[in-house]
This record gives sequence, structure tokens and C-alpha cells, in this order.
Amino acid sequence: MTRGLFILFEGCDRSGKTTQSTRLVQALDDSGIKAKLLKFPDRTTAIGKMIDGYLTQKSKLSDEAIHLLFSANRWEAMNQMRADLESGITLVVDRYAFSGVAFSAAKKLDFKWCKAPDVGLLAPDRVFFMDIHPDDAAKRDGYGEEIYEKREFQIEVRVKFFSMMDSSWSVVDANKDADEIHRQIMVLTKRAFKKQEEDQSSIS
Ligand code: T5A
Ligand code: NA
Repeated sequence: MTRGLFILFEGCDRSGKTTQSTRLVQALDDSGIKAKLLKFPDRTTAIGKMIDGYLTQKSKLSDEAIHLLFSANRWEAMNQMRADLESGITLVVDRYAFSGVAFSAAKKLDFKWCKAPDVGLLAPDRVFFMDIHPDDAAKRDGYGEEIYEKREFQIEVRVKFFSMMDSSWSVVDANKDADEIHRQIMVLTKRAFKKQEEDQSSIS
């Protein structure tokens, strides 16, 4: 059984992660590849409901407490994610631990402290960074409703994301037309499947 791929979308707020991750899962399904869409925070769990209350500014939490809740919200999904990947399902994930670190570090929490609770989580095979300048994101529908959607803060978050990138990341120009972005994501995804195939044939 070939393991599924773990494909992650990251980016600043309103960069189009949900739009593109949804389209990718649909396209994979259409081409007969089993794929599942996951989104963090998962606001449906007990922990997720606490996170939602914080984001929508209905409740207050310290920076440290909300950071740990975001991490716990990933840990509670881990067993299912591992089982899915092992059974050959590709996971397309909308935000993950890099968001956790970027947003909390942008609040000036210590970078190493921010990374610690996520150590041991499954790592993504590929990361697509949806890159948009916060000034362009601010023009999109619904911007400014949640706690972090403020210009100066988003600029800081974007810098933190860039500081965490390695060769598994691709920076995608998220200010382009959604169809064009989707086509680019498909090219990058096909390349990731091909690489997995090549890696497997070289060890067997
Ligand atoms: N957070 C998250 C942490 O602090 N720590 C953590 O550990 C985690 C996981 C909520 C907040 O939580 C923070 C980060 C966030 O501030 P969320 O639930 O992912 O995280 O936030 P959402 O509000 O759901 O999502 P975003 O605001 O990030 O938006 P998306 O998903 O990037 O963008 P999307 O696809 O919903 O599109 C936004 C708008 O733009 C349009 C869409 O139609 C929509 O109206 N759009 C485009 N317009 C023009 N051109 C394009 N190419 C477009 N693509 C989409
Ligand atoms: Na979203």
C-alpha cells in the first residue's frame, strides 16, 4: 500500500487557502486519487470551540494558553491522520503547525517555546505557501472580522512564515486569478506524487 501524501497549505489570512485546498481535493477525487480535506483550527471539537470563541473575540485567553490550544487541536487529530495516510489517503490540510508558530511568534512569544508543543506531529510532504501582501488580502470579502486580521500584525506573520521555509515549500503568488493558481497547484502536486514514486523505486 502506497502511503498517502500530506499536502499543506499555509499563508496569511484571506490568502485563499480554503479556496485552493477545496479545489485540490476535488481535482484529486476526480482523477481517482483518494483525498481528504482537513482544516486547522478544527472548530468542531471541544478544544476547537474554545479557539473559535477566542478568534471571534467572544472570549479572552492569554497568548500562551491559546497557543497551546491550537497545538492540542492538532494533536487530537493525529491518530486519525496517521491512519488515513497509512491507508493510502492523501491529506490536503488547510493550515497547521507553521501557522501556530508564525502567529504566536509574531506576538513576540519566544520562537523555540512556540515550536516545542508541536514537536512530534506528523510532518507534511509538501507545503504550498499562498503568498499575498496583507494590503491585497485586506481587499477581499470578510477581512477584519477575526482577531488577527490587522495589517501590521499580518506583515509580521508573513516574515515569520518566510523564516521557517525549507526545500519542501513552494511559494505561490496568491494574488493571481484563482483558476491560474489552481493550475499551478496541480503541477506542483503532480510533481510531489512523481517524486514519491521515484523515491520508492530507488529503495526497492
Ligand atoms: N491560527 C491558526 C493561529 O494563530 N494558530 C494556529 O495554530 C492556527 C492553525 C483562523 C486564525 O487562526 C490563526 C490564523 C488565523 O488568523 P482559519 O480558520 O484558517 O484561521 O481562518 P479563516 O478565516 O478560515 O481563513 P483565512 O482568513 O485564512 O482565509 P483563506 O482560507 O486563506 O482564504 P479563502 O479561500 O477563504 O478566501 C478568502 C476570500 O478571498 C476570496 C474568497 O472568495 C474569499 O472571499 N478569494 C480570492 N479573491 C481573489 N483572487 C483569488 N485568487 C482568491 N482566492 C480566494
Ligand atoms: Na480559511
